[in-house]
Amino acid sequence: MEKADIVDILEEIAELLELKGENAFKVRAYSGGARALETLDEDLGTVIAEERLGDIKGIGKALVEKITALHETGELEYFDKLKASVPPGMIEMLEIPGLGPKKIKKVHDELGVESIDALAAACREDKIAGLAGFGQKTQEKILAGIANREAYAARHRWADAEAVSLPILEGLRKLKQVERAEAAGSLRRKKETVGDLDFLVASTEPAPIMEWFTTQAGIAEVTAHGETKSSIRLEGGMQADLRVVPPAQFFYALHHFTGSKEHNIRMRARALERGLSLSEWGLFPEDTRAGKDNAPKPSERDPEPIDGEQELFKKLELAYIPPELREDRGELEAAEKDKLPKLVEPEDIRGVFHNHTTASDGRATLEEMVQAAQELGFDYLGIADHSKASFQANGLDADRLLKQCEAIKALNETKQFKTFVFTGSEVDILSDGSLDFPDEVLKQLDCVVASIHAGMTNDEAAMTKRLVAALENEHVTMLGHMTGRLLLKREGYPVNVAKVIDAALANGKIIELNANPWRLDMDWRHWHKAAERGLLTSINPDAHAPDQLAFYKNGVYAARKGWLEARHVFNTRSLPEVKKYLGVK
Ligand code: DGT
Ligand code: CA
Ligand code: CA
Ligand code: ZN
Repeated sequence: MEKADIVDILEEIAELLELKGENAFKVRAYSGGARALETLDEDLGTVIAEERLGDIKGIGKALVEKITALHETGELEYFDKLKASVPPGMIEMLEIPGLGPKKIKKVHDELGVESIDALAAACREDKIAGLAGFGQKTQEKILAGIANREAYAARHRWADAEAVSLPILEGLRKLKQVERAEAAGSLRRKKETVGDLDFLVASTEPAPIMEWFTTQAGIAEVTAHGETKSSIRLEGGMQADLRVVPPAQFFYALHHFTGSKEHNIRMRARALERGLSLSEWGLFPEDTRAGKDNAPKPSERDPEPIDGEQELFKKLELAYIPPELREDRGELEAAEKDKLPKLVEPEDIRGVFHNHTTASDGRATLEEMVQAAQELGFDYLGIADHSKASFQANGLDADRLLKQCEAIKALNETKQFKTFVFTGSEVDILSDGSLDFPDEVLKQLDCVVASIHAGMTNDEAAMTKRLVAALENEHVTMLGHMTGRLLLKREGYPVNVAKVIDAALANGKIIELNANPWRLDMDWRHWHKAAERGLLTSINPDAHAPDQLAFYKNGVYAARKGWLEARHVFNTRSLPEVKKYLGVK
């Protein structure tokens, strides 16, 4: 078992022990051990083989045995037994924000609550507010948290939906009856969260395709099984629709089921203005619509064959609108005047900023990160480990940071890698808006990313003031994850986005588009206008491991939804241009 998975299990053990009311020392032995293991910057297998695990501060004798067992067998009886001894509903309750193990234990011990449903009922009956350490506000927060959790459960982060969709699409394309297969819907539009998957297939023989779709591996339930349309729920909870259409209808249907609904409504209205009727079945002269005289229904007519959506747009006198833009946010007007943006592409990205190493909470060393960046063909890589205020992430103090800078410069000089490395920091913006390093430290860095990681409960005015103050610091290069949101997990703190954009423009600063699939922050909806006003972004993976550098693609997709072109994205620039901007020789 890999180190990161072992860390997760140790953390889970600590939570389980706390749920059971074990003493604080025992709990801390596991949570502390998890942290110590996480920051270990040597190969775990080597440390175990050389029997040096016990020498690590924070890892005691009991943990040495457990970590070794997990590493070697991937199993731990102690963990399995512990988990079985706690009601699953109590473990689930940990997902509700503001409800830690101590509170869950209290609710359990005093009211016998063992499930989220029972907890919601206890809140509604006003039984929670009265418990010591709870109160009315906490009770309301718990209820809101439960409601959010239900709403969140119905949707999925885009990257997760994409991962589920790929093998299904591949499976469909392998069937000999399938002429074409595509995923449509919000997945194709690259929306940050996806409700369900919408597969579309062109074929004249739907039956065997339906059969494969409804019997493939990983299905929890078949919720509909028709001749040309089926729906399934997968084991992970995701739902998927499949429609099979005659090949002549395919691109009309693809356009229809890609949506959005709002975009479709505008397209249909535009067709009507031209005496045409647009539907999933095709584009027909209006007088042959269903129900008129004895004309055949559109679903039974053969539409004019087209070999791409381009032709459909052309028939409506529009330039081709990429799926990402189909949100009824001005795309028809722009397409009519041939003024659509030339959207940024993954291939335009030449390097990435805001990446972590084992110096703070990253899982790979500097060299491993640079190696991975080189393999992706990046010309440059910006390192930005946490600063000391982020102690939970092992943030660096000035001494450690400046030593890292020297190591980076030395590495660049060896020319060992083709990728140039920029020094930097993800410096914390403190509660008063000041930064976690003094100016004389910041000015020695190539690239300063300023982010908020603590004190997120202030009101909008206070949060906005902190962000604006950071943007006014002359040494800051860019603002990190503006709202701190974690999609489908945690709402961002309140921010007056317009004011923050104004401050970035006034001070000539970049605002990051954090490409971590959980974040995609600042949100794509703000980018179109902001970029028109001259705001520059940097698409940053915020990578904590080598494979996370690939997150940049998610950021590119979000940028495309925000109408961004390569010229709006700092890290599409060449290394000499970026060096010049950052004042690096
Ligand atoms: P989702 O699944 O909630 O993330 O969002 P979508 O956009 O994938 O929506 P979904 O799965 O309900 O339907 C797929 C597409 O089908 C949708 O984007 C547009 C089209 N569509 C569905 N229902 C309607 C409708 O009532 N009117 C129109 N014009 N189009 C619809
Ligand atoms: Ca959908
Ligand atoms: Ca659907
Ligand atoms: Zn951060």
